[in-house]
Amino acid sequence: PEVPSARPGPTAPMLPPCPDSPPGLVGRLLIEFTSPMPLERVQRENPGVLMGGRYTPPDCTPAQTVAVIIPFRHREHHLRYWLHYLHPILRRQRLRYGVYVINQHGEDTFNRAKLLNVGFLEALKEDATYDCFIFSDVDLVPMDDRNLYRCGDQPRHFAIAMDKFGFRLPYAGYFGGVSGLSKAQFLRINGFPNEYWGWGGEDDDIFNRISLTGMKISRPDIRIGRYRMIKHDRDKHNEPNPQRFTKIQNTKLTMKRDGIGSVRYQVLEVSRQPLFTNITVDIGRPP
Ligand code: UDH
Ligand code: NGS
Repeated sequence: PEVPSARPGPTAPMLPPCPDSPPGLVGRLLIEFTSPMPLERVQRENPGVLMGGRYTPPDCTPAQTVAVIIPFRHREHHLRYWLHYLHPILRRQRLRYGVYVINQHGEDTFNRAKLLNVGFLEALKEDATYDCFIFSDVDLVPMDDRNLYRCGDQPRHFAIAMDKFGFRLPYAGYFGGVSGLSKAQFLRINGFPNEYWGWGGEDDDIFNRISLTGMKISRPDIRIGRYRMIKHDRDKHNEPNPQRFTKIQNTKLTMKRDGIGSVRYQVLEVSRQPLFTNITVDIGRPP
């Protein structure tokens, strides 16, 4: 008699691991920021994205769970382009991910790195399985979907060839724009500094933290790590920080006391939107 072949049982089917190189990537992408981008359109085009901006591939089991953290204030127009371009890319990359917009409450001086620390902690409160954190400015869109938003055995710098820098690194130690660290890598450097108020230097401090702990930055091929930045004027309340040059000289001393272990803030609202989770936070003001 014929022996019936093994079939998945009535419970959840076992999906194979997601492949290292996802099939169905398209490579170089056309990115432009001219046509208006209504949020309703972005929602319509991303029906597979669940409330709060969560996504899990339907056909395979990813090795990592990725939290994408965006520092934010008054950039709704940029966020709509970011969501429009990034959700389809991240989906094609077969990532299990969630998008967290960390919105600084009030009009005191902006603090990008502190918002990223908040994002790390708040994402983990939502889902303790996050093990990879991608930190992305809201105005940066990758021009190639082979630039995979995943973590590796070293901290990763993704935005290495931005249009505004002529598609090159502006300097060898540049770590700004879009970067990624595993949970373990992030904790190893005591997270990011909380004491850079205003523009500049915080990304250099993070670079120093990584070097000082003996890790090395990993980067994609220069032809793949290309980005378009949405052009904008300087924001209010994010003036260049005059202390930044002295601060980045002292990372070795400050990183022990200033970081994820010392971050103080108050969450004012967590709001699950169709394409992202919005976390409004009071992070205080410069001393
Ligand atoms: N950000 C906000 N709101 C702000 C300030 C910063 O959301 O008010 C976030 C946003 O994610 C942004 C990131 O922080 O992408 C980095 O800040 P930035 O865009 O100000 O930094 P960038 O170096 O620009 O891109 C600096 C001013 C450039 C002025 C150029 C005038 N031609
Ligand atoms: C460096 C800044 C970085 C900044 C980079 C690119 O000078 O924070 O320029 O800036 N470091 C210091 O100021 C110490 S950009 O051209 O994007 O405005 O990311």
